[in-house]
Amino acid sequence: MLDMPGHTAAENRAEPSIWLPSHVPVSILPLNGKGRNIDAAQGQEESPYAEPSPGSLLTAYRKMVLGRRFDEQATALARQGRLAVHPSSLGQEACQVAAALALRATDWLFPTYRDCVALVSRGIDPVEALTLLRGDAHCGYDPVRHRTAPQCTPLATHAAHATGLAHGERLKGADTVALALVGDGATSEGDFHEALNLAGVLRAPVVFLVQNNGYAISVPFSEQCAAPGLAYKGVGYGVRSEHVDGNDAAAVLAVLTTAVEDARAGGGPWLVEAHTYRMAPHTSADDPSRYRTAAEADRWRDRDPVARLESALRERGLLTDEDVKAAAAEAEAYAADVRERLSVDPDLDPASLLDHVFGAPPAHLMEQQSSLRAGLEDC
Ligand SMILES: Cc1ncc(C[n+]2csc(CCOP(=O)(O)OP(=O)(O)O)c2C)c(N)n1
Ligand SMILES: [Mg+2]
Repeated sequence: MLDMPGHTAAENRAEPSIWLPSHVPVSILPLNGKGRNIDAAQGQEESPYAEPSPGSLLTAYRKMVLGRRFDEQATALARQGRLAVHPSSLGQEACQVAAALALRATDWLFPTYRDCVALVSRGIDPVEALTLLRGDAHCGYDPVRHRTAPQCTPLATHAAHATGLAHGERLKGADTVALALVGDGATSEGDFHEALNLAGVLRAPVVFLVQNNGYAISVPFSEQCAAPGLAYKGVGYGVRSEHVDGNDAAAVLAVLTTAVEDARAGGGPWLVEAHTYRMAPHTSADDPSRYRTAAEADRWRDRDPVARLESALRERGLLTDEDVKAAAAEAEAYAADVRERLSVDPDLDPASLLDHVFGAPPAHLMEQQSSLRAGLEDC
């Protein structure tokens, strides 16, 4: 555990400053070979977060390259009508890969619709990860096997589920941690605040990672929140809070690993805000030029998280041209496999729509299912 003042809500009140985030976002990697991230470096004291090992940074790099290519392929498949829609992860790979890497296989991830790169980084089959967007009503992967909840579309409802699961696992004597991925817009939802409050009171082993990508569809962050930053919202609930440069894979991994292990050790919940940028439209059905400037997007392109990790690894002599080519080739083969498998029409049973909704389905739904089946036989 880090230097925590206590594990009960009353003890938390003794020294509120311990819950405050660092003065500036935690940052480790230089900005694309252009020197240290100046915004973040100013005033930064010695970091309490251990820098990830070269091995874990190389793993993160390969997963980010793979995740980016997969995401790009999913966008193309949406344009071709193979997926109903695709909310791209472009620009958020550092956050999503670090979230997957910070967890043990026995921990639980609670993702949103935005987080397909986190899903594949956790080892979920890419076609199963895209099932929901393909139009099937059900989660394509087995949430229990992968310890990964279905992707949540209603904003922030899964934050409460993560808190409940984390608390329940601890009551069972397990050392499981739950990590919920949340958007900046979702932090305005009541569920987010209820989840944080409950997590603080229960001292539940849960980590909330807010990917502040600057927008909730077309609503900019400046119109979403008047607080100095989203990480400050944890303090009011007795939740340890931190913020990090979300395009710096090393920093996100360092902070999340600390948060997850601290929560596991009994340190209570964490709220981590990652400052990042949604480089793509909200979904494949959005036109961001209607609400943000090209100059803004260009500025963030200079902070591209994949290019940034690549140049840092090259600078340290950890990555060669051959390694870069091999990672790209692996990603290309992965995308080709996704393309091929998604070009086959799925064999869906429309009557299965009501399966897995209730443990004991009510009579009127069973009737509807029977009449649907009868109707399908007549077709
Ligand atoms: C409870 C609820 N209200 C509204 C919506 C519609 N909606 C879908 S995405 C979105 C924006 C969410 O923004 P943010 O939380 O920042 O996540 P991002 O899409 O940027 O990853 C909204 C309002 C929803 N899905 N759920
Ligand atoms: Mg957002």
